[in-house]
Amino acid sequence: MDPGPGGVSKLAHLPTAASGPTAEGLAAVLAAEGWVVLPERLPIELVSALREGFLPLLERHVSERQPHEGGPNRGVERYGVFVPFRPPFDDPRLVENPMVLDVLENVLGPDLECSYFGSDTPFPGAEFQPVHQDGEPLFPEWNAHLPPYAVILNVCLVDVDRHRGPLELFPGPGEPPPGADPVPFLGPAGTLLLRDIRLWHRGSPNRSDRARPMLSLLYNRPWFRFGIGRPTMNRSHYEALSQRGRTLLRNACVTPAG
Ligand SMILES: O=C(O)CCC(=O)C(=O)O
Repeated sequence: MDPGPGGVSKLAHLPTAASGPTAEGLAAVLAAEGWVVLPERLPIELVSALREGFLPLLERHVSERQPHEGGPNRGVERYGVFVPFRPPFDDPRLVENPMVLDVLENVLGPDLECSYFGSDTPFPGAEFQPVHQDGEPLFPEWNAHLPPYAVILNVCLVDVDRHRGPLELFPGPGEPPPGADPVPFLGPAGTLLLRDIRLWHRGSPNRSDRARPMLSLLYNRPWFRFGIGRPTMNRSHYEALSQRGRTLLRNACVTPAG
């Protein structure tokens, strides 16, 4: 097991079987602390294909978001871009990753679905974001921590170190007190992070000379609606999915092939 450099030391606290952490153990950490880094990374050749496929999407988005159109849409030098479910992004090793689904089924139940695919990219010059959650509490007036119902899978498309604008996480339920120390999500390209949609987090400054693209997929219990970016795919790509993929994407908007 290679937990990658820095920021993933939580793996050391996992209950381990002879072959490494179990899905149940990883799920328990995710449920208790709101995040967990998985012990295996995506194959490097898949990460390269995802990165090569993603960069033109990012470039197009950036060129369309000229200053007179509002410029970067997630803060200074920081862009959020939707990702289409088409090759190479519909690769089952990503969307139906067995290790991811094993952990998530323990946390979200067997009839989970995938209902969002996007990305976050801070460019050099990006600054701190305000600390925030990606989802509102289901019952804001009720001061209780409910079991998880929606979890984001983040995938680094490049190696991420302290200088390259890592996502920063504030473990545990509840808003972090002022001055709380976050945990940076660091690791080689292909590192997989699962984080509860309610986990407090922020983007951090990118002091390097290169962008830090990261994919975000949302998996949730079937009754939850995220409300933004319903997955869209054309019929030929939908029909190329496995049965498992179709079940995960059963609420996608499927457009005629073409
Ligand atoms: O990827 C990051 O650094 C953080 C992005 C984020 O949390 C957001 O834009 O809402």
